[in-house]
Amino acid sequence: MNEYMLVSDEVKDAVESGQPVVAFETAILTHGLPQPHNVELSKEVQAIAGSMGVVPAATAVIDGKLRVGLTDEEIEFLGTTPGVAKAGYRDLGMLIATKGSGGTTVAASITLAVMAGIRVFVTGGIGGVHRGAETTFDISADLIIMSKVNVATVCAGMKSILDIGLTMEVLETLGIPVIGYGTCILPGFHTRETAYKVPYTVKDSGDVARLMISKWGAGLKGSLLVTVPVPGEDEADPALLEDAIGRAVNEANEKGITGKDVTPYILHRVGELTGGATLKANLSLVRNNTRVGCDIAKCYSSSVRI
Ligand code: PSU
Ligand code: MN
Repeated sequence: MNEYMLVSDEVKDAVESGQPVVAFETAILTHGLPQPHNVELSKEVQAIAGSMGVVPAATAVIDGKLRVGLTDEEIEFLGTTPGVAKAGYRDLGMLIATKGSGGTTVAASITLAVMAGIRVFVTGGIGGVHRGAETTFDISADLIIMSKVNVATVCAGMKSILDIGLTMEVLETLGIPVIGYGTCILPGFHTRETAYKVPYTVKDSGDVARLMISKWGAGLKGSLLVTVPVPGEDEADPALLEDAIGRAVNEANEKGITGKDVTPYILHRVGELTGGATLKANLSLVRNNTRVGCDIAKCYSSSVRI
């Protein structure tokens, strides 16, 4: 930790005393979900964590400070203020220098989480290799940073708008184990299943905690990617979803959208084209991932103390 970083007292105390803590991203708040769902969901996940006896640690950059542990007022500020940046790993230094504010992506959030000593992180879906990346080279920094920091990332799969097969290949190359939580099929973010198998399956949070302790205890570096299927009643219709993604990706190409604007644009358009089905799935899967992430944090903190 350093002068550029501010960790809330609640998070600091919990980390120091070995209590369970879960980190949350905020790019989903600033760029991933429409208002007012963005602020409502972000506050709700904090409340879910609290009710499970886990300290929530939302990460962000606010007025040039790297922040871990946000108040409801700060969540509202990030979710309603126009011009707040989407803060990827590459943007952190510049936001500090210019005293800017940003919602942190998975890559940036896990960086801040480990700087604060947190080992479990919850998101909706990770970034990855985009469709057409063989010509655009659009590959999310989420993958590279996950290969470097020791944190368990809980998600519902990679975002459905990506090339799932290519993303699985890059995850393998980078040495990031993809773990199915109670499933041997890779979850599809907005849907419960993809056409891909996961290399590892675990049955519960205790299994994940043992994996974390074993891998990092042995001195091996990098994330574990825990993939949890979206609850069945809230998944999107796979055929409707595929059609919407195809159209949204084409539109993004035609409009010349590139770089960090690609993911928010496609997610937003897919939401419109599916008549809100992906929004419903997104809200549900984040809540569900939060519960699983909190369970893992509790198992992990009780195991490391022994
Ligand atoms: N998952 C969601 N909504 C989002 C994102 C993920 O349900 O908005 C964000 C995450 O913060 C992820 C980022 O890190 O999108 C990836 O963006 P890019 O593809 O530009 O790296
Ligand atoms: Mn990208």
